[in-house]
Amino acid sequence: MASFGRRFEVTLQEGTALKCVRRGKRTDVACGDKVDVALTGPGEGVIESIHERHTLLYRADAWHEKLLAANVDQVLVVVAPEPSYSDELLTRTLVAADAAGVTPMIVLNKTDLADAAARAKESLQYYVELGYPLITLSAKQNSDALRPILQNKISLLVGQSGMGKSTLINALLPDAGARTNDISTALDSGRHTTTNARCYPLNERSAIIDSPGLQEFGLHHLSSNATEGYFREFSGLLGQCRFQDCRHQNEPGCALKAFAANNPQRETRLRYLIALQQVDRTPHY
Ligand SMILES: Nc1nc2c(ncn2[C@@H]2O[C@H](COP(=O)(O)OP(=O)(O)OP(=O)(O)O)[C@@H](O)[C@H]2O)c(=O)[nH]1
Ligand SMILES: [Mg+2]
Ligand SMILES: [Zn+2]
Repeated sequence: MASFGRRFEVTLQEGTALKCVRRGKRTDVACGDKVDVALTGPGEGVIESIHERHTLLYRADAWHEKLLAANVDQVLVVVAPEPSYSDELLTRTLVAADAAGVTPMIVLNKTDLADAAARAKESLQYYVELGYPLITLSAKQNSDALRPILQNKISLLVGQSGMGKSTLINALLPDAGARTNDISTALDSGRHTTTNARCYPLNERSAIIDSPGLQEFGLHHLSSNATEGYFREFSGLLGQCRFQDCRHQNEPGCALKAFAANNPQRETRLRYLIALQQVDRTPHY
């Protein structure tokens, strides 16, 4: 139900909540995992094994892997006009979701900030055309647009700090009491209010997982060939460049570069694709 680095909260089938550690101090458990525990004391246990997962979302740089959540059916990437969201981080999160076999969607929050939200919505049309569903709402006013989408699914909320993920959880579940940050917007930067992933059951078959704000989304675990395939506008062009090992930079006869030419949003996305192919040795997952 919740992961705090090496400590976990596990709810037993009959409802009892346990504080747990992982046997051997391993860090291979994610929020959303189904596990076997051995009781070690009143309200305490140790996680002995992890059941097979149907999905696993994680990010990675050259040295570290960080598990985001296990067994989720869909990822809701939350963006907002304020603080401004990173388009590149959005792209990387969508790539990671597609690569993990999890359905990605975009939630544009804070539509009450009308002018800025309208501009954000306009630039997100690019993603809508690529087939990513876009839900627009104001968690402060009305989150009902999300309810039908959450039915019978395990959903993960991800995104930068300050986008309003926890506010959205509280709007959907008035008893959730997720901590939110009400003072950080002055600097146009979020402040990492949520520090751990937590699963909130909505009903018998639906749950939503809140997660800490992301600044980076390393995809070191994916080969550059794999990441290319998840740029939906370019995937159909792969293999059509003149050179088989084209890096889509300055090579003549590059099919991707030709397709992106004179279209600023495509050019930007091509830059993100190229950035992902450059083996990155700086630790910043
Ligand atoms: N105007 C407006 N502000 C909102 C809305 N939703 C959230 N906020 C504000 O945005 C700020 C950040 O909200 P949080 O819910 O803490 O953001 P978060 O995404 O959970 O951030 P982290 O936990 O740090 O990742 C708070 O000041 C919220 O009150 C909204 O719909 N409209
Ligand atoms: Mg939060
Ligand atoms: Zn090329």
